[in-house]
Amino acid sequence: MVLESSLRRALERDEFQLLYQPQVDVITGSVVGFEALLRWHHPDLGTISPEKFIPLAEETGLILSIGEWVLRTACRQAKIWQDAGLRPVRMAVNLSGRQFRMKLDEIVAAILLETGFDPRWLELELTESILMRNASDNIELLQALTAMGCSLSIDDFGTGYSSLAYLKHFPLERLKIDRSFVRDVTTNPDDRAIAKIIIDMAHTLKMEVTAEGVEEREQLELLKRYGCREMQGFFFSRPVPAASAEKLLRKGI
Ligand code: G
Ligand code: G
Ligand code: MN
Ligand code: NA
Repeated sequence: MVLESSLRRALERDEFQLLYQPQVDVITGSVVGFEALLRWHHPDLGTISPEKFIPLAEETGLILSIGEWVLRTACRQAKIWQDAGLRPVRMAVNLSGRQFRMKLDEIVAAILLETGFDPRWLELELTESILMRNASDNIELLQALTAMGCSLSIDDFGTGYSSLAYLKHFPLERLKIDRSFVRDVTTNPDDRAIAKIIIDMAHTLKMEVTAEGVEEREQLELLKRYGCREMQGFFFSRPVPAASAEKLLRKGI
């Protein structure tokens, strides 16, 4: 397959880029973190979304080396900002299922050592399906990661099949409300109820909560009234290259 062979060479040809989308504390208005989002600049096909190539990378096993590159690049960038004296903020990195199973704790430990990045500022985003597959086996890995000082969040929360019993047992710091509930939160009573339940549940379980996909002030105001303090979305900023992210960090949103 053509795409597969070019994906195989993409790392050595330096065709990947990380964009950074700010996460904002809506009480203080300050940037408190970034989510690293991967882009592939294909020489002929242009920019390809991870939605298209992550599944292929998973099937072929290439996700392991790509995932390492993502972790290393994100940690290195965040460390550069901290060393430049910028206010430390969280760096959130998305993980895929296959990465999760392959000695992830050793890989993360090696990258933290190599980059010198303080794990307190590293957050790993997992999906419900990653967590719930072999849920009981996962606990040990999750505990190893948190023992190292990293924090763990559930991405796209509400779209999968989390068991509430596991939510309680896993050492999770944060739920990220999927943007499908945020989109119509001001007009659709069901979405509003779901968003509110997720916020309340997170707080009850002593977790933080971030709303994703906030595009309008009305969504921000409503979610803030429901007690959600951290948000991410085009209303604040699109995912941007490192230099622009640094400006957002220096000057604010
Ligand atoms: O950034 P964008 O909306 O195009 O992301 C599309 C999807 O790709 C999202 O589900 C996002 O979580 C995922 N994604 C983005 N970057 C990465 C990455 O570095 N690793 C993995 N596994 N998924 C990513
Ligand atoms: O699955 P995950 O939450 O990691 O996906 C992140 C993706 O969501 C990123 O690719 C990013 O481009 C996209 N995204 C971020 N903010 C918004 C937003 O406000 N609206 C929409 N439609 N997409 C967003
Ligand atoms: Mn994510
Ligand atoms: Na999401």
